Order: sequence, then structure tokens, then C-alpha cells
Amino acid sequence: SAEQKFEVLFILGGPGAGKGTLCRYITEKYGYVHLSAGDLLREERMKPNSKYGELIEKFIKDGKIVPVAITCSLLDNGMQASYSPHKRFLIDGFPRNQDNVDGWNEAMSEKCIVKGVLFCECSKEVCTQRCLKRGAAGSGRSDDNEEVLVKRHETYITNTLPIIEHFEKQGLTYKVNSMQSPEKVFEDAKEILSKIGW
Ligand code: UP5
Ligand code: MG
Repeated sequence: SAEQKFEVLFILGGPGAGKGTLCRYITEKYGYVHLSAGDLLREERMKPNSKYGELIEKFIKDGKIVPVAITCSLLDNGMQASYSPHKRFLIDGFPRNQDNVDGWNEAMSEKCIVKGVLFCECSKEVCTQRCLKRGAAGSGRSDDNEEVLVKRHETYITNTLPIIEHFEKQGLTYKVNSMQSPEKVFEDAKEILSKIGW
């Protein structure tokens, strides 16, 4: 029945917009489970016996979007493995293109209700500066450099923005101004959570 389904909020926005940071604030206060598709892919890439390690690294260093079967199965496993009394999940950085949406609908729509998209809106300049700063501080991420950031941003504009707009037409996109302090972004996000009944 519907009440047994998992509830999902997608967190989207440009590379470095502050998706992960906002999710950590939400998780701390509300206890919902945060699953970052990018973190799951980076973790999978590090596994010594992963079939997909090389493929994932190639896509990440190209700023391209990994085929959905891989990402979606990592998210599915992550959800199953998480203890979540609320059955509420923040899915961070996914879906990024139409292939992602289609793959999600095929594999997950029976088990999950999508409550909406929390859109962290942030300028390209601020996003890029944040990632460069993080890279300089030793993030260890192979995509926190100027060359890959150009590609990440292109992929975001070409592939992900249309997905955000698609959800917006269904009245499911909720925007926060992600150029504010993390605390202020979180304050604004709280109002959105209350709107969706969380
Ligand atoms: N920071 C955060 N908020 C701030 C604020 N309000 N004010 C000032 N500073 C702020 O933040 C980035 C940096 O900014 C941090 O240093 C933070 O302290 C600071 P973060 O919260 O990490 O932002 P986030 O939006 O999560 O940035 P991230 O780099 O993770 O975004 P991406 O979307 O680029 O990265 P992701 O990990 O999601 O994906 C990486 C790659 O994986 C993709 O390019 C793609 O190749 C691949 N991928 C897929 O193929 N499929 C997927 O489904 C997901 C990823
Ligand atoms: Mg992130």
C-alpha cells in the first residue's frame, strides 16, 4: 500500500551548489537518510573488485553522467541498507538526465514516492569557486579542477536543468537560494520540508 512506500526528495543543483552540505543539515535535524549518488559512485570506484570502477572514473573525470543502471542499483542498495524509521530519503545529485529519470521510474516507482525536487540555485561562478577552493584544500576529488569543472557545468546546463524544469512543470520543484550562508539555506529549506509534509 502507499503508506509503506519510501518517500524521496531529490536534491539537485549545479556542481558545488551546496547539495551535500544542505543534506547534512537536514539529516542532523530531521534524521532522514542522505544518499549522495556521487558519493556512492566514488565509493564503488574504490572497491578493489568493482566491475565498474574504471568506467565510473572515466565518466567522473569527463564530467559525464554514468549509465543509470549502475547509479540506480547503488541508490537502491543504499536505501535497502539504511535504517530509516521515517522511510524518508534525500537523494542528492540524482536524477541528472532523462536516462536517469527513465531508469529510476522503471526500477523504483513501485517502491518510492517522489515528493519533489529541492533545487539549490547558485551561479556558475559561485559553484566553481566553491569547488576550486575545496580542491585546493585537498578534497582529493579528481573533478575539483578548472578543466573538469567546465565540463561538469556544461553537463549540468544541458542535461540536468531540463530535468529540474520538467519537475517544475508538475509543480514539484522547490527552489532555495543556495548563495546564502549554509545556515540561511537550511532555514529556507525547512519551510519547503514543511510544505511537503516532512
Ligand atoms: N559550501 C556549501 N554550501 C555553502 C554555502 N552555503 N556557502 C559557502 N560555501 C558552501 O559544497 C561544495 C563546497 O562548497 C564545499 O566545500 C562546501 O563546504 C562549500 P557541497 O555541499 O559539497 O556541494 P554539492 O552541490 O554537493 O557539490 P558536489 O561537488 O558534490 O556536486 P556535483 O553535483 O558536481 O557532484 P556529485 O558528487 O553529485 O557528482 C560528481 C560526478 O559524479 C558527476 O559530475 C558525474 O560524473 C557523476 N555522477 C553521475 O554520473 N550520476 C549521478 O547520479 C551522480 C553523479
Ligand atoms: Mg555533493
